[in-house]
This record gives sequence, structure tokens and C-alpha cells, in this order.
Amino acid sequence: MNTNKSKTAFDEAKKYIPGGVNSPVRAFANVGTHPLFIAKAKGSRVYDIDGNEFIDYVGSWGPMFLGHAKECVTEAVKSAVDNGLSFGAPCLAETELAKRICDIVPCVDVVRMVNSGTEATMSAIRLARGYTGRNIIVKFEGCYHGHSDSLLIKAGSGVATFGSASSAGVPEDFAKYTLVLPYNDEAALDSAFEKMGSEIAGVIIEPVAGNMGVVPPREGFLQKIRLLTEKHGSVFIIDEVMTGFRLSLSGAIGRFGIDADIVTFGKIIGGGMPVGAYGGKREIMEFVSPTGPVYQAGTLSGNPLAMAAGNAQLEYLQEHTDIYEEIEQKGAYLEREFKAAAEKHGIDIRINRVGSMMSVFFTDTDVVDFETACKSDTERFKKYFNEMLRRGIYLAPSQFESLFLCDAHTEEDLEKTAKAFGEVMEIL
Ligand code: HOZ
Repeated sequence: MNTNKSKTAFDEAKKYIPGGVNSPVRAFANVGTHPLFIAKAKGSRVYDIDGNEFIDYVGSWGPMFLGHAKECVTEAVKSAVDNGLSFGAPCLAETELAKRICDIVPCVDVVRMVNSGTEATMSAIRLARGYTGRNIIVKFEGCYHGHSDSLLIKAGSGVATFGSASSAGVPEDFAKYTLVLPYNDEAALDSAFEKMGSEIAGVIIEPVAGNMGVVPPREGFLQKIRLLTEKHGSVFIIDEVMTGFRLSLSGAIGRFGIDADIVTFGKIIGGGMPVGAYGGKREIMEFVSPTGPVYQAGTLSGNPLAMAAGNAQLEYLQEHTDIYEEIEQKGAYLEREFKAAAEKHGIDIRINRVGSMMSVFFTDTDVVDFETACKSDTERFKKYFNEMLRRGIYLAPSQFESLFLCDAHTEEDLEKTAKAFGEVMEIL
């Protein structure tokens, strides 16, 4: 496979952009190669600037649930363009999208549009703090909620200890307000609430973790959080940036039948355009300015193009709910084929899958949290990634990301993927 043009483009980009990329994982550093520069994408396929074609399982990290450049979405954007690119003033499409989200997601009474998942989670925790008058936020190790200071925190030295910054530039004073617990550990949760329940403003979680690779919640774990947050008057924030409108029409919330106080959304509600949102119980959401004392604002929030794309994508999903069962079957097929191929060639793997999100871990240990995810053989992953890429399969360039299926993946795509996987297992 010739990727010379991408290599040259990367060298050029590095002169003007830190590391040559605008988001670190795109640098392909974890897989020991240079990134591919994408020229265009359509349906299940992406095309790089060297003219290579790939079956895409990144899907812009999730939002291309209908496939790339879905006509109803691109047409909606095209017809919005001529009416102006940004108003910084209310427009009807904002209310339409907000209503759609409120209609679909059971615990969302009102919703505020922002521009990214990071902005949504950052605003949600500020709101939790403002609403409760408390400071401490609980998050789970391995969950990623964007790059705001309070959330770029990793676990401290022991279970139920305060975290330390996972990025330079985050003051330790911020870290001391974030408690990092192991995912799926009810005992740690119990003990944290027992010790400091009255100080906990909120708990934030990826209801299916996608940023340590896919890790599903153990049965009852999310319900346990709901129980404890209710008991102690803390705000339960479910981060559906990856899972929203994907794991069911009403996301993980609908799939698992759970209740939350605030839900955060990302790019999927804009059909891939830069957008995010946070919404939830009216009583809490009305603490946001201008009705309440918690400040949050933005000129691009509710941008007319993003709203047009989002309305088109969500309307399509509302009218085609059969997609969810079909995508479930696609996921089950890949999982089955991958497991059979690995077994045939004696390769230890664990596959975690929830619907259209899936991860292959090269380990003989079940992956239930960040510690077990880290047992995966990342050298093996690197080889697997590069060999799949050579066979035309574009996967996330990190062990700790999800594979995303979309509606546009065809039977032929899936068979080609399974065949490539079989070949790769043979030489791994
Ligand atoms: N870590 C982000 C996804 N989980 C990366 C997003 C991007 O590079 O676009």
C-alpha cells in the first residue's frame, strides 16, 4: 500500500501544527506509523490522498452512525448554508433539535446546545457543582470526558483516593476535587459515598466505556450509582457522547433503562458537525444562566448548520428504528467471526461488544475496568492494526478506542473485514 502522499502531508503539517495533528490520537503514534490524510468519505468508506480506499470503523469517532455523507444530512446542510453560517441569535432549528432530544431521551426535559462533547461535560459538572453547592466530582478510571481541567484526572495511589492531573497544566488544586474510582467497582463507590457523600456534587460516567476500549457496565452498576446519588443528593451525569442515539435510539439510557439527572451528548447530534449538548431535569437545568446562576455561553452554540445536520440525522433515526436491530446483527456477526478466527489460530483475545461498539483486547483476562484493559498486549495490537490497514480496514489507531459500526456497512464490508481478520490472526 502506497501512502507516500500522506507521509509528505504529515511532514508538512508538523511544520505548522503541533505534532502535525489537531487531536493527539490521530498522529498514529501508538501504532508506529504516520496518519493517513483523508481526502473524502462516503457511506462505509474513507479515501486517503494516495487514492487508497478503506472500510471505515472509526466513523469520525462515532457520529457517522448513518455512514459518511448521508444524503439527508448533507442536503439539509446545503440548504441551510445559503441562509447564513452563524447568527449568534436564536433560530428555529435549535428548538426543533432540542425538542427532538427531549422527546427521545426519557430523562431530558430541557437541553442546552454547545459545540463539543468536552464543552458539554465541562458545563455539566459546573452545573452539578452550582446546583448542589458542593465541589467533589466522582469519575471512573479509564473513562474520558473531554479535556476540561476537572476531568483530566487519573486515579491517585489507592482506591477511593483523590486523583492527580493526567495532563501538565492542570493545577493540583483542581485535581483535589476529583475522586477517581475503578469502573464497575460497587464496593469502592459505596465506600466513597459513605465517607464523603454529603460533599459529592456529582458522579459522571460513560455508561459503556469507550475510551479504554469498550468496557460494558456490570449488571446493576449504573443502577447502584443512581441509588447512591439519589440518597446523597448528588447529581448523576451520564456521558452519552459516544453511546447516545447509538446503543438504542435513546442511547445507553434507553438500552439499560436507567435514569440520570444530566445527560451529555456530542457530535452524533450534529450528524458529525461540531456540536454537543447537555440536558436533563428541568429543576437542575434551570440553574443555568439566564434562568439561574451557573454561567455558560457561546456564539457558535446552536449554530444553524450544525442544527440542520442534527435534525436531519435524528429525524432519519426516528423514522428508521429498524437500524438498531440490524446493526446489532452486524456487530454479532463480526464478534462471532473474530472469536472463531482467533481461536482457530490460538490467539488469546477478549472481545467486548455492546451493539455497534466493539473492542478486541489481546489478553487472556476478561476486561472489566482500566486495570484489566491495560493487560492487553499493545505490541500485538500495533501489528494487528497495521495488518488490517494493509488489507483495507481502517480501525481506530489505539487499543483504547472503540470500533464503530454504522448503518452503511454492508454484508460485503463485513465479510471482507472478517476475512482480513482471519488472515491477520494467522500471521500474528
Ligand atoms: N480521543 C478522541 C476519541 N475518543 C479522539 C478524537 C479525534 O481525534 O478526533
